[in-house]
Amino acid sequence: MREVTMREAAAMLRKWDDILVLSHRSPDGDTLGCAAALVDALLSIGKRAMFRCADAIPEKFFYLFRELRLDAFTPAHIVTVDVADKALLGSLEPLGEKAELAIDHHFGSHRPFAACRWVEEAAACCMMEAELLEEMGAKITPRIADALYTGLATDTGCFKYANVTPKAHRAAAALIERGARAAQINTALFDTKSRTQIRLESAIFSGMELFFDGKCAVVCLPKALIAETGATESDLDGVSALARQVEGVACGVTIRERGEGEYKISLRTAEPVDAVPIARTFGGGGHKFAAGCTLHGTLEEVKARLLSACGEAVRAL
Ligand SMILES: [Mn+2]
Repeated sequence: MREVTMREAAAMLRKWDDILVLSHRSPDGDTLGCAAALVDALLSIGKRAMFRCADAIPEKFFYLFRELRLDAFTPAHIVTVDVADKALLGSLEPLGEKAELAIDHHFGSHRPFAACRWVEEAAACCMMEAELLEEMGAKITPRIADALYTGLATDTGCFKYANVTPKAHRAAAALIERGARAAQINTALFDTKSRTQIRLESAIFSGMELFFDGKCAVVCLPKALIAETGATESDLDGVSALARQVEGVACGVTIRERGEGEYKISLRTAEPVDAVPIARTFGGGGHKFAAGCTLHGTLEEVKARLLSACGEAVRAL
């Protein structure tokens, strides 16, 4: 694996053709915004480009791809965007093994898999891409600005998270200057909930448990509860933020049943609790205030293991 700079990454993309762009599974606004913007930019400079993701695109992100004419061809080069680990490609993992370039902002937790990687510490992968596209000589059209703004807004929690820097705001400002529809995007993504989401959230808040003097909140999402509320993947988006929203909680844990005895864990923390070491204990990773892992066992076992790790992290507070 070779580390490359933004300039080298731009040069590679400029030289290549027939490029496949891959997003991570359970796609969010950042990985999809990156993919849509990159494909759009590649097409605009005369390349053939296509996009794939192991999971379906949530309906609220359809606008990113609506006007994009995606080609179908045998790819000559594969690029991943916002993918920290090839396992996050889901069923497309074999394609990840053939990737030549990984563009990612999970600095410190990115596990190399592509031949080359350009990894930086940035609020969103879309923020890196804004610079990359300029370097490639692609015009940031209003549609590309929308896509990049979507990723920036998504990964900053609508400019609320601790990863928001002056640079992130300047990047957002530059995208708005290029025509990004900030108000519409933010209203659709952060200020609109389906009725199913409201049902799900009310079930979550009534079942939430607090531990360690209220410093740790745990939410369990068994498959039966998800089925009962009729929640889809896109309704579940954002549920992992709820546990941490309770006043006094420094460590919010969401335990979602994925398969038989398999649980997807989302950790959301507040200063000074670092979520990464907790996730790492269980073979996961992520960012300081947002990390995740997968655990196996019964729900009670999984909860006990998590509580012991989280208890250690919040005990001194
Ligand atoms: Mn991201």
